[in-house]
Amino acid sequence: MQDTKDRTAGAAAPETGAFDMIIVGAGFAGMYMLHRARGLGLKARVFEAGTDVGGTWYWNRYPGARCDVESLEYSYSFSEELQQQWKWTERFAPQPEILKYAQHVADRFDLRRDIVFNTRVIASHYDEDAARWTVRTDTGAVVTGQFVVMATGCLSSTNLPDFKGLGSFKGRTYHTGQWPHEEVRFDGLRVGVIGTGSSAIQSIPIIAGQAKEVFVFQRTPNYSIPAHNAPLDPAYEAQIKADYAGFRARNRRMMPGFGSNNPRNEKSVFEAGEEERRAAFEARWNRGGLGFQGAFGDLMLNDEANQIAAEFVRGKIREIVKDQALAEKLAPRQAIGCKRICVDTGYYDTFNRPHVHLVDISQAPIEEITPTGLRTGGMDYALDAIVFATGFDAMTGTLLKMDIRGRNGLTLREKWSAGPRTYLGLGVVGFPNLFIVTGPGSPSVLTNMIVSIEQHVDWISDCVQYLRDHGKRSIEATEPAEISWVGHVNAVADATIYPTCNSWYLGANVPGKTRVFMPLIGFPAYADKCEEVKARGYEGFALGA
Ligand code: NA7
Repeated sequence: MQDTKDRTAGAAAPETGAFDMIIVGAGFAGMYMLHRARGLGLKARVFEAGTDVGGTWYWNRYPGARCDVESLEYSYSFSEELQQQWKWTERFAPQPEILKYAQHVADRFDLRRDIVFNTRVIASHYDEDAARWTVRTDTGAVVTGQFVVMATGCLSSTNLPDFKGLGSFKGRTYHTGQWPHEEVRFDGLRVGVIGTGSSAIQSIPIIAGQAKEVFVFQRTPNYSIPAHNAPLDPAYEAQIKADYAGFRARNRRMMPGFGSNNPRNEKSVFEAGEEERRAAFEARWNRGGLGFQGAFGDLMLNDEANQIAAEFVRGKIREIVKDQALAEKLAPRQAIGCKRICVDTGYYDTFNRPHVHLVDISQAPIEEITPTGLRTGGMDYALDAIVFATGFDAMTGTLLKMDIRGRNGLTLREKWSAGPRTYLGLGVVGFPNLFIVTGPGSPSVLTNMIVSIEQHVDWISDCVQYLRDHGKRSIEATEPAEISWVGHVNAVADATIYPTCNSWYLGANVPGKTRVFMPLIGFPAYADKCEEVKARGYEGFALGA
C-alpha cells in the first residue's frame, strides 16, 4: 500500500500560536466550518493530513468510486450562487468530479490560506484553568484554541484486518480507502479483491474489465441496487435549480435528509397485494439507487416485511447471474438495508464473465497472505495484486487514534471504552468546547452527509456566537443529558431491524470493537431537537463564565 503523503522538503517551520477555533480535517465539514468561523470573525486554523481538501473524496480514488446520493443533492446548499453555478455532469457524481467540486469551493471561498496540509493532529489536551485546548500535530506544530471542532469524517480510518503474513506478499497491494493518486491499471494481472461492501461492488466491474483473472473473496454478500447512472438530465437540473432552496428544504424533512423526489411510500407491505408489491419494487429497482429501501413504510421496522423486499432482490440476482449455484452464493440473507445498501453498475453481471471467480470465505476465513497470493479453505490462490476493500473503523476510529484529553486528564479512549457516548453527537461530558461534526449519536452516516454537515456546522456556529454574546467562555454537555441521549439513540435503533446484522454501524466489522449502534436514525426529528436545545439556551449543556 502506498503512503500518499507528499511532504515537501524545506517546508516552513511548524506552526505555533493562539486561535479561536482549531478545525481538524478539510473535508466538506472542515471546509464549511472554516467558512462559517471566518464569518463570525474567528481566527481559525484547519489541519489536514492530506495534501488537499476533499476528505473522503480525496482518499477514496479507487476505480468506480462514486457517490450513492444524487449529485444535485450531495452538494452544499449554503451558497445560492454556488449551487446555481456549479454544473454536475452525471446523476451520481464520480469521485474525480466531487473532488474537483471540493477544490472549487476551496478556491471560491479562498479557504486554503487557513488550512495546513500534510499535517495530522495527534493530540488535543484541554487546560481547564485557561479554558483552552492545546493541539499537537505530527509535524511538531503546537497551537492553542478556545474551540476544537473535529471535522474528521465518519469513514476516514481504514480497516486493514491483521491477516497472518500480511507483509509477506510480493505483489502489489491497495486499500480502496487509501488509493494512490496516479492511475492504477490491472491489465494482464491476477487480482484478488477482499471484501464485498460498497467499495468492492463499485470497483470489481472495472477491475474485471482490465485484469486477466479476478478472485473476489466474499465473507458476507451484500444487496446492491443498480444505479442506472446517466448524464444529468438538463430539464431535471433546470427544474431543481428553479427552486433549489425549496428542494433543499423538502429534502431536510426526509428521514435520511435526501430523496424528496422519490419519497418513502408509507404504506405497509402487508397492506399491498402480490401485484402491488412487485410493481412497487420493480419501479424502485428500475429507478435505481438507495430509494429502493422506501418501497414500503415498514421495511426497516419489521423482519418479515424486510424479507419480502430482500427476496425480490435475491430474485433479481438469480435472474442476472446465469450460474444458479453462484447466484445463491451472491444472494444475501441478512435484512436488506441493515448493512448500507450498495448502488452499482454491472456488479452481479460481472460474475457471468468466465475470468471472474467468487470465493466464499464465510465458512473458512482467509488463513494467510502468502508471498504469492493468499490461502483460504486449504486452497492457495496465486495473485499479482490484492485489493483490500475491507472498509473502515467507522465513526470512532479517527477520533480514538488521537490522544484527546478533556477535564482532569480524562482521555476520550477511556470515556468511550464501552462505546461512544455523546449528547446530540455534538458534545461529550468532560470535553468542554470540543465539538464533533456528524459524531456518533447523530444521524450522520444514515443521511446525506452534506445535509448533516451543514446542520451541525450551522448549529456550532450559532452556539459560538451565543457564547460570545453572553460572555461565556465554555460549553459542556451535562451527564443527565448525555445519559438520556445515549438511551434515546439505542431505543430508536432497537425499534428497527438495524441492530440485527454485523454492520459497521454497530462496529461489528472491527474485531474487539464494542458493539453499539452508533448513528441516530432520522434526520428531521434530530434537527428539530437541536433547534429546541438552542432555543432553550443550550438545554442539556452547562455554560461556563
Ligand atoms: P464495508 O462496507 O465495511 O465493506 C468491507 C468489506 O470487507 C465487507 O464485505 C467485509 O465483510 C469485508 N471484510 C472486512 N474484514 C474482513 C476480513 N477480515 N476478512 C474478509 N472480509 C472482510 O466498506 P466499504 O469501503 O465497501 O464501504 C464503506 C461505506 O462507504 C459504504 O457503506 C458506503 O457508505 C460508502 P463483512 O460484511 O464484515 O463480513
